[in-house]
Amino acid sequence: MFSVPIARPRAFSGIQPTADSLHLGNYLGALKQWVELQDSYDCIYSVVDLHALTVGPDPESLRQRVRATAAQFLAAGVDPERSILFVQSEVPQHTQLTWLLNCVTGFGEAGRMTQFKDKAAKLGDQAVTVGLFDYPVLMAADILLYDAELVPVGEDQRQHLELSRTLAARLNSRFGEGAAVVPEALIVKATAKIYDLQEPTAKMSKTGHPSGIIELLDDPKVIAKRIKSAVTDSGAEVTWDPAAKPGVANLLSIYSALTGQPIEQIVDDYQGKLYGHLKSDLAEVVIAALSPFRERTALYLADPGQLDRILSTGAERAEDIADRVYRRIATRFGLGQAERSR
Ligand code: AQP
Repeated sequence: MFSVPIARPRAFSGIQPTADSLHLGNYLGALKQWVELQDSYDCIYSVVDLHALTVGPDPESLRQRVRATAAQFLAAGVDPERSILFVQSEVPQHTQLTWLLNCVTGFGEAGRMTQFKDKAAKLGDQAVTVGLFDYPVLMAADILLYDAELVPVGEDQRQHLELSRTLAARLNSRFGEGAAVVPEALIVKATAKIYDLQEPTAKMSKTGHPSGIIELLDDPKVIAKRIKSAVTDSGAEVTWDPAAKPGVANLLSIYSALTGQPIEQIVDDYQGKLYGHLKSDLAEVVIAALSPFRERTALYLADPGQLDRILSTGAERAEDIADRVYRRIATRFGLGQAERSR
């Protein structure tokens, strides 16, 4: 008897190469789920360098950060034998599909994106580009290009994901069912938003102040110092109260996500102890989790040939899918003479 391979649903996600190191929010909010999903989905993961262009990076540092980001995906456990790992700009269909989606996206609809409004307010009118405004449409193109059913992201991407769903549904209603797959977000509640250590009501962000961030490639001494000086709240008792004690809640969430222990159990363990005890133990937990990660990243970066091979194979495999899906959608728009098969 022949065994027929069972097609698995696809998952897609990306991270911008906007810093030398990813941070704990990127890991717990997204990357950790990416690795786990490989058991049940065909996964496609991208270093989204076109998105990074929206904030005008220095070209040389962008080039280095693309490689450093890819090395961190691999070090976290993205397996290039099972998943497709590629750099977004290597697959030209991302920008091609963006144009088509631009032509079905309302100007007001794009203007309602809160991340754009926040970033635009920080940058000021003169520095805001059309690219930054169009970021969510490029993100929709990233997802629809692979007929992805699931998109693992953090809470900050929920509104962008909703726009991707709206645009996919719009293609289906305008051009008939089967034009696009409507994706679902995978947002894991417990780690959907890891907060800044100094400002525990704001998300930990690559562009935040360094003292509020735990970078995955940070030296253990830096990690210990950052955690020990994290802002905690008035009082001394370790309790789970995100509204009244956001700083302690953030530390507990990180502890729980890295050890797999339920929050209630951790809270129980710290009865009669002080915030300082929790911080020292958490520093050890984080250092133990990140030290092997740092070593694996260094190994990937020390072998540029291997990284190049992984990324170029990934781009070829990604383009193979992207080309077919792009042609299918472009044909629905009335472009091209016919749907070609490859
Ligand atoms: N603090 C966070 N908690 C949980 N998830 C987070 N993510 C980001 N910050 C947190 C998730 O990480 C993925 C990659 O994000 P990105 O680099 O593409 O863009 P971002 O969301 O804008 O990340 P940053 O770190 O905040 O970058 P900057 O400072 O450049 O804006 C996404 O899935 C995101 O949800």
